[in-house]
Amino acid sequence: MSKRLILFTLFAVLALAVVPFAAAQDAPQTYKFAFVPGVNPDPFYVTMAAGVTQAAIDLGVEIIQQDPAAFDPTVQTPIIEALVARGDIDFLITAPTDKEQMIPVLEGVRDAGIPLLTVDTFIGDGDYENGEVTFPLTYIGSDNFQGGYIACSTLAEKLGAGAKIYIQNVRPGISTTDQREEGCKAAAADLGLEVVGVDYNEDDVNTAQQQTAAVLEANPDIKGVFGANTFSAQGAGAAVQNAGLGGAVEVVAFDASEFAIELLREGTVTEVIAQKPADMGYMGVITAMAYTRGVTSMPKRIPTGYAVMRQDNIDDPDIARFIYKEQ
Ligand code: T6T
Repeated sequence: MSKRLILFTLFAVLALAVVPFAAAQDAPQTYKFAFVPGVNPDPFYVTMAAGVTQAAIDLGVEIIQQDPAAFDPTVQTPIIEALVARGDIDFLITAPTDKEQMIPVLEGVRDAGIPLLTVDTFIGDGDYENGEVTFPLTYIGSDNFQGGYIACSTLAEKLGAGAKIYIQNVRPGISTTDQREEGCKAAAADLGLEVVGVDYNEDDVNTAQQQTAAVLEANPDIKGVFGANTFSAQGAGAAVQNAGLGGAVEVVAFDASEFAIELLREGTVTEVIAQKPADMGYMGVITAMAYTRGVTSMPKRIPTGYAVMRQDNIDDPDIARFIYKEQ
């Protein structure tokens, strides 16, 4: 064999060895991210899903979305277990429906080698840096204590010290709504309101409405109501409206559903605290993508802020864009 032929053969062999490797490195890989919201239908998570979908389009990721039919850890747990069992999920983005009860199944996700982050809600005490649970990559969501504090400060501002208020909430054990209740009670203590009671509606609008109607009837001196999430606020608002108490009883609503905005425009609701679920979903996907691609600088907490809606700003496009989507 001539020297030239030997060299040519050597280069050819090397090229064959190197090209498939290089091709494999450069080949575009489509990642599969699972997204499990808290419940659907719920305009908050519908809006979050829109953010997830937009980021997936922008980044070319495949999303496997599985919706629990109720905001309940016993419904959400088997959905997540089934996703793990598929064996093809690269990342999990989820809103855990209970801060303690969802820990074991999410530990299972971690043990299966699937990284995860939580959006909207957290597990443990929410401090993924130094708290009781640190394995989720990050927690992306509102500062819910602050949100509850804002809500009940508004009631104090409207009603003055000494007024009695009532809280409609979902169920103890949910990180978001627990913190909203705590924030509201802290504002009430700081500003001199009396919280006469809290009812839990299991995320059911009819229950929220019936409970509020009964409480208002039995306690005509209640002058303010805080509805701590979409369905709590819708039920509370409807009860106040049906009793003809719009304006006489101030309602502050968490979550910007279309119905809450209708009640705001019509005067039954004084203030709507809108979260930014689309941004939570979008940030969830881009954070998961960055991590999957090897980015190591990751904050353990990404707060997303609020848009506080009132009659005098609801037509401002910079505020109105945070009204949730219904589908
Ligand atoms: O308020 C949101 C969410 O933040 C909470 O965790 C559960 O309820 C909602 O989805 C509203 O319906």
